[in-house]
Amino acid sequence: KKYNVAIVGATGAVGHELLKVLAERNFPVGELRLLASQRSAGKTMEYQGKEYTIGLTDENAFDGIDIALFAGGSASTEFADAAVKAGAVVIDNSSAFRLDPDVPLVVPEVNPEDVDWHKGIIANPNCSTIIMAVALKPLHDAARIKRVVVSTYQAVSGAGKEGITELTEQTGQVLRGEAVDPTVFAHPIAFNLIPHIDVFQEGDYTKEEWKMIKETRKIMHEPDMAITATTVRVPVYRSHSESINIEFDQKISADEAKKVLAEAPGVIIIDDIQNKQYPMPLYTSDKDEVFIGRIREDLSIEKGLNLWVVADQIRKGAATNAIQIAEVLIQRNCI
Ligand code: 2RA
Repeated sequence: KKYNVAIVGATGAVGHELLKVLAERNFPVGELRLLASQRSAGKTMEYQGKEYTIGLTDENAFDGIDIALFAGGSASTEFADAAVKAGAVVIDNSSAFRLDPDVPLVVPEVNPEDVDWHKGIIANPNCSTIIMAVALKPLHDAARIKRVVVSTYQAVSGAGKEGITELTEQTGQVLRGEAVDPTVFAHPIAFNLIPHIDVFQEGDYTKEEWKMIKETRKIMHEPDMAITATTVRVPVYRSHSESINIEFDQKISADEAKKVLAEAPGVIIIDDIQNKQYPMPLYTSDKDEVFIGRIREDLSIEKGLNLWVVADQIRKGAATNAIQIAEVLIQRNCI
């Protein structure tokens, strides 16, 4: 069976990656409809050697569509309902519906069963949240997580194509001794770190930090899990990195943790310190897995671990996860 697929926001960083991942995974695409805002409608994009003209996203754009992949942004609040009314299942990469109790929030390696109760919309979690959840779930099953302390090192492409351009231009400007004029980020990102992603909210946490806390609790079905986060933008093009410290209810040794993670779905361990092997963003991009290394016991507490986790946030943190959700929908007969 084939499925008619629409991509809303096809021209952005996530839209491009959705197309790539659909093709790579040989997703059973019937009709493909690429949609965008007025700015991009009429342009063309290629999929499997064929050229597609981008249509305008509006209420009438979803007739006959089975799966509508929303890449993110304001189109979701504006048009997700129209897509559902037209009979499509929406897989939404924006933050609009993630914490809605009527909307499943799914990472296929963690809570695939949650697609079963969808009412038309399934939310794709925030990128840094997905990456962390894939690492936490198998360890939680093994030893019960009590508390998580995470610090992120997030690539500029998390802010879209414009983030990449800003880093490239500023790097050149700094090297030439010219002044820089930040527009995407609040401060210069070249040769800098910015401990501020998205807007500041309650408790002086940023929205990105709250996403990591609240979304992880929902995905893991642990509404009271203690999680604290600091999210930082770094001058890296692609792949988010996370330093994760975990306190457990039960003791789990580093060796046991390595065994558990080695068997976990979607995880690749790179952890050979003798040979200086650990995950790094330069080498995890364009990959679908979550890479984990520096797995070691937290020597300051009795039952704790430290992990270094890296993954391509446009792939596993967005496009790949969304298409995996579509695959789970099909496998579980939920479409
Ligand atoms: C970022 N989490 O990296 C965002 C993208 N969704 O800015």
